[in-house]
Amino acid sequence: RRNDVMERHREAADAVVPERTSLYIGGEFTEPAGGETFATIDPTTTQELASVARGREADVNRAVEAAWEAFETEWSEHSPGDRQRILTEIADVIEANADELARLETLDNGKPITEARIDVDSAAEQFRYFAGIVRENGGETMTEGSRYGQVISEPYGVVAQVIPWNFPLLMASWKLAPALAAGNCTVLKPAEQTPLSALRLAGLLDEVVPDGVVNVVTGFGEEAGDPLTRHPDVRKVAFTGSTAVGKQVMTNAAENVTDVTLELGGKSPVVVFSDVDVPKAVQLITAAIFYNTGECCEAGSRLFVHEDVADDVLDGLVNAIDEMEIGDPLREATDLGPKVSTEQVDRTLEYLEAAQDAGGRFLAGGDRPDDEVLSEGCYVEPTLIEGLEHDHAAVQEEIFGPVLEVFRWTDYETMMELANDVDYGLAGGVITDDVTQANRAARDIEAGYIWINSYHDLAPGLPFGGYKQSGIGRELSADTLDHYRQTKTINLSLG
Ligand code: TXE
Repeated sequence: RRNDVMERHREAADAVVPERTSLYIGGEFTEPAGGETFATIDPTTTQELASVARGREADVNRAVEAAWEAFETEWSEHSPGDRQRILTEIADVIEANADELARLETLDNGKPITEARIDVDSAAEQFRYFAGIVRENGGETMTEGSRYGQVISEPYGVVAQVIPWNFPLLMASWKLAPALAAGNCTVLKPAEQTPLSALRLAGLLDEVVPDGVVNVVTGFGEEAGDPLTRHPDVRKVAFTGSTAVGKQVMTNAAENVTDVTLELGGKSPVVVFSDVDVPKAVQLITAAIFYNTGECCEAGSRLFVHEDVADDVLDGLVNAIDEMEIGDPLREATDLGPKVSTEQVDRTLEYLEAAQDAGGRFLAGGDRPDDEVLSEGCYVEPTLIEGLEHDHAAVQEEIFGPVLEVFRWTDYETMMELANDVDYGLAGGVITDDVTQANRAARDIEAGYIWINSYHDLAPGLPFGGYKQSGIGRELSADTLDHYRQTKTINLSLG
């Protein structure tokens, strides 16, 4: 069986993975100044997938320069209509290469191929959405006597964008689409674990976008992300990743008084009321935590289930976990793939050990799978933990794996106090058919995005972003354009 997996991955990699990659600067694939590389691995097999260019400060500087040149000589001359056409072409080219992009994503990240396809479709959708609104908002005017005021929006020029590894192509699209729509050039740094789909996207954009408008510098956070986010010629920094690094990025940006948008971690509650249809609740809770192997910033990772239905819901969850297909993410039937890296597996296991030491009981999972094939890859069992105090690190901190902590409740106020007793505030879920209860809970949860009777469903037009330490700013909506442009007032005296 292990040989089958290795063979399937080798074949897929031969078809879609370049052996060696370069940086993409000024419309050219180019070697890093230091000539160094690093390996990106396939988390299913833990074998090296490709050798990746290791960008550092000198490369970042070159990319920022190329971006400014593109902005000044060409991109700033493009009309919103041109940008609309180009964004639409990007969507088309993503869709035309969807199969390759999905396979690349599954190989590099480990996500099930069925989920990778959804990512690719959503990535194209991002560009279509921003193409659709790029011509809106022509500015405002105000006349008062002889004063004629115009309020217009201008792009920043060059922006820096640093993205994580959980949705590599999708996060690249969430960043690139609004930045380009608003008229900026950009330097994008993909996560070191998953650089391949962003590089492939750069290759596809090469035909569509003028040289230097999009630049991609691969490399490590400290070596490439840090100089990029503190670069004095960058006028806007957008980051998605951990809260710890988000704070560092904010500090970097502060050196140049640069505006930041941050989309950081989460520890989102899912609140289940006593009236629920148990099978439906089980299906929603399962999706909320196990989608993308729990590697979602919005994952519903703390379950608050009403005592009256708790036994039934938990039994249902244990059965659902039993029925999950854990395995090769290239197979259509797979529900849960590996985590992205061995570091991520170790990190999750440390939380599980600490949880057990503190008296947490595993209702399901709790370890790596005991299986000759899976134990070779970056797999962690889907896990349910009950019996932890709410102030335990495994409950307070983002585990970012297939791990759900369970709490039973009877008193609404006490439950809601706990639901809000975390530093994060990205998302939350409410499951009930009582519309009054649903609305009350949705308002009471301190978070930027609440799902009632669904989860993970994101639609362009509905802003996404966090309260508290989950971030600053909103993506996925018209508001996002404002994160990528600045306001200018022109006050003309006609007197
Ligand atoms: O994230 P990092 P890591 C959370 C999740 C996970 C934890 C650690 O809990 O377990 O973070 O993951 C770049 N200056 N999330 O260490 O380091 C880095 O190269 C500038 C939640 O992988 O935050 C990568 O491109 N950039 C999250 C990006 O930051 C730096 C998704 C994210 O990596 C940098 C990912 C620096 N000093 C992890 N250091 C979400 N919100 O979805 C690193 N980077």
